[in-house]
Amino acid sequence: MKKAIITGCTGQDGSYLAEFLLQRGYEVHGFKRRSSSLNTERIDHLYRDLHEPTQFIPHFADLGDGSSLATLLYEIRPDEVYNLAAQSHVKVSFEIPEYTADIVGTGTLRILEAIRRTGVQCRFYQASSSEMFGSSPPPQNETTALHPRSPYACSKTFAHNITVNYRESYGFHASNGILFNHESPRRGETFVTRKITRAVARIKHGIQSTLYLGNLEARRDWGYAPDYVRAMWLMLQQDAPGDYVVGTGEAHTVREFVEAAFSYVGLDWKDHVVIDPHYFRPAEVDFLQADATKARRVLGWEPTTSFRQLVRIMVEADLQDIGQRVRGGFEQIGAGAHV
Ligand code: NAP
Ligand code: F7E
Repeated sequence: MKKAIITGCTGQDGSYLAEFLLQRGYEVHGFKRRSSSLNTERIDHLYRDLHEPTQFIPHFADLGDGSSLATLLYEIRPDEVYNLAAQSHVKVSFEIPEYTADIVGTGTLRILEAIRRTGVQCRFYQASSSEMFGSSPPPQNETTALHPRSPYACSKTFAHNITVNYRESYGFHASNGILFNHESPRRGETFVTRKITRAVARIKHGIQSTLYLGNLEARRDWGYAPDYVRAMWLMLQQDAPGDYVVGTGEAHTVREFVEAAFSYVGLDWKDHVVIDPHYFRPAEVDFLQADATKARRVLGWEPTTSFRQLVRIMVEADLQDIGQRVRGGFEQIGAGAHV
């Protein structure tokens, strides 16, 4: 049985990747950070009762704590390590830049050093990001110049480069997945797609009237998260490591996402959306559109879900979720309007 470590297993991608690997017979070791409130909602279904035999084993580990990362790595001796943990919010990274650099940048180095110093033979996946391209014009591929525009993107650029460096210096089987935006009903509520679909559901259920947003003109290449964790796994199944751009190749503005989500439930977005400068960033990434030719050719990777299907999946999931919460008396009027 193959063993994998997933850092950031409580996040959107970590939860889908854990499911994907468990379906393939892996023993999955999920690293989660300690939190004062429960942070395991996305993975609770994977380990109902820890006292029964399970192929999903959670561990406390923080990317700020190198010694515990090394100890766990040595004890588990995984075949594959997927580094997905991050302070992943771009706007928040302007407010906590030093922490973002420590977890996203140095945290990646801590894991690579743990692998090097313990001598554990494993393959390594680094969650790189299209944000690294920043102001480089689209379409972006593996040869496009990196021009990061936020502390988050600068930190991911360091993590990307140090992964390449350990591959070249020490012969690591280490790969960077340069993933473009990918979304799902499990997307964090403060990323723009989920913020929109959650607001649409709350407005439809009569418990919210206004949605405050920032820049509607930014263009993103939005795909469906379960497709993207398949690409991560494919990278580690190759004989040779490498770096791969992963995205749909289709870009839409935030405005188009808003229009599609509101019109899906028969609402006019102009009746509800208000622009709030609070959500503008000190520097914006205007246009991201993937050229994923290499991933298609080498990995045989294809996205399965169109932009319209993605909007539908997310709006329907939030309509159902908010509906249940309203009926159960859990969803409060006003809550969430300002996330
Ligand atoms: P996410 O939902 O924000 O998940 C991030 C995970 O990292 C969560 O499990 C979080 O724990 C954990 N984490 C945060 N700080 C930590 C720390 N100090 N120590 C240990 N764990 C920590 O992100 P995602 O959307 O799944 O993305 C997965 C990875 O891909 C991230 O590295 C992200 O930057 C990168 N990425 C994402 C996209 C995208 O469009 N989704 C695109 C390109 C790259 P909590 O649950 O406790 O917060
Ligand atoms: O913003 C604009 C905002 O926060 C998308 C992360 O997963 O993908 C994600 O980063 C766009 C930006 O994602 C609001 O200005 C307008 O142009 O959903 P987002 P992101 O910044 O693209 C990359 C690939 C990652 O690696 C990151 O980890 O939407 N926007 N109004 C807004 N954004 C937010 N969050 N909230 C608004 O109200």
